[in-house]
Amino acid sequence: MPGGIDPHAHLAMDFMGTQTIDDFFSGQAAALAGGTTMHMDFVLPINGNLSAGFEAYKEKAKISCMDYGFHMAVTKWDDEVSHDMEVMVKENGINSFKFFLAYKGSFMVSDELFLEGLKKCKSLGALAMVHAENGDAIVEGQKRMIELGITGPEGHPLSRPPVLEGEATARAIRLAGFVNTPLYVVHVMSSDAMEEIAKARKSGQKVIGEVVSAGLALDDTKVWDPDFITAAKFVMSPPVRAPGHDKALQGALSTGILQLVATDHCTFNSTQKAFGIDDFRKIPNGVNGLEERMHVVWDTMVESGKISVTDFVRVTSTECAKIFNIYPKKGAILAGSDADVIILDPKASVKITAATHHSRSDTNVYDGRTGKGKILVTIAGGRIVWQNGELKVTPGTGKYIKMQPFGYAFEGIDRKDAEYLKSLGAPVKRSRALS
Ligand code: DUC
Ligand code: ZN
Ligand code: ZN
Repeated sequence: MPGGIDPHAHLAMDFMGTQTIDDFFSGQAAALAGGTTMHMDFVLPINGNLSAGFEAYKEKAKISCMDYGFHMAVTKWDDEVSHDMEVMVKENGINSFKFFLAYKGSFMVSDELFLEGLKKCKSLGALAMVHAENGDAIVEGQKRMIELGITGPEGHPLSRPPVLEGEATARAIRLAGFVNTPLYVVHVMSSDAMEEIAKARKSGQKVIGEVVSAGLALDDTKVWDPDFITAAKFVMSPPVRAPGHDKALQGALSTGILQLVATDHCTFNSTQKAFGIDDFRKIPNGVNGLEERMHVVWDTMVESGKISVTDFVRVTSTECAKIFNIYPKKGAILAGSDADVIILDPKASVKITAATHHSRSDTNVYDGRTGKGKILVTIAGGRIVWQNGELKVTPGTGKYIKMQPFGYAFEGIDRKDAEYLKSLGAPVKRSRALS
């Protein structure tokens, strides 16, 4: 089948006072061992500056051993940011911008900024993406936990419950509907958020829902573990949820309410996780996934009979290539496509352990998990990079894949707005004379 494409990972990201333990080489090597042959990362601006962020990520990615593409986060708003968005789309191969409704004090944007961003995305024909949790309410929830003396990892999910994800998802969807531009919701972790997406899609709104492997396969029970690191390694945002949400997300993926599976791979080792030993707010957020995603999706979705093999290829590869406009170069085995091909043995078992995985992290949220669906061979760009349990990867061989601009794909949307208003009779012709 075609190599997996992970639409959402963070490599060499400066975050919460530290940097992710996996860089563009180690994270991608792990991905290749797990049957993923391309990932998309999120360029973070530097002090709000997009161009500076882009230059920094180009440097970080020079050691790539796998093809990759970029989304870009927008964290402040001024004329320069607005102009840089245009440069990113027209010259630098970026066609998607992410807005954080959480992480107050760092990445979080106001509704006002989010609206500016949505309008700009629409005018550029770029796809708006959203991290949907209510950042103001999270700060309130965290304060509550600390006041109650809850300083451990269990305070993390308790302080940011599903209702805050549901609220932000609903708000983001409605604002995108108001601007009339498509929206991509990253890492849907709760049935609350998923149901908002289901409702919007049913009404015909262009909303894309991404689920992550952790959301499909994990729940929050381990966050209550008395061992700090065992608990802290599960801290990610939005949080892994109480049992039940995982099953609801699996169901939504199988019925097409959610369209594709990412990882949000964002790894820290136990020393880094221990930054939050006295205060869960300081635990760097993030879990494993790049190496595990293909196997975990196979095991939870195909082996269990919830989706077909064809659907597996769609949710792990093809859909991502189509959404970000690089199909059929990626996401397919066709004449002219890149030679990114994997062989998966459906019946062979996999045991995931932190001791044997290829990530640099010393922890793994799936540690000890066994299941079906083993990646036997990974061919990336025509080269065998994974076979017989051996990786053959070289830094610098991964290519930057420029996302094709959507061009005027969204143009019709504007015309429809104007036509619709005209059909209502606006603007109304009025006499200026006072009678
Ligand atoms: N969530 C995480 O868990 N890590 C990176 C950023 C994010 O939104
Ligand atoms: Zn996020
Ligand atoms: Zn993320």
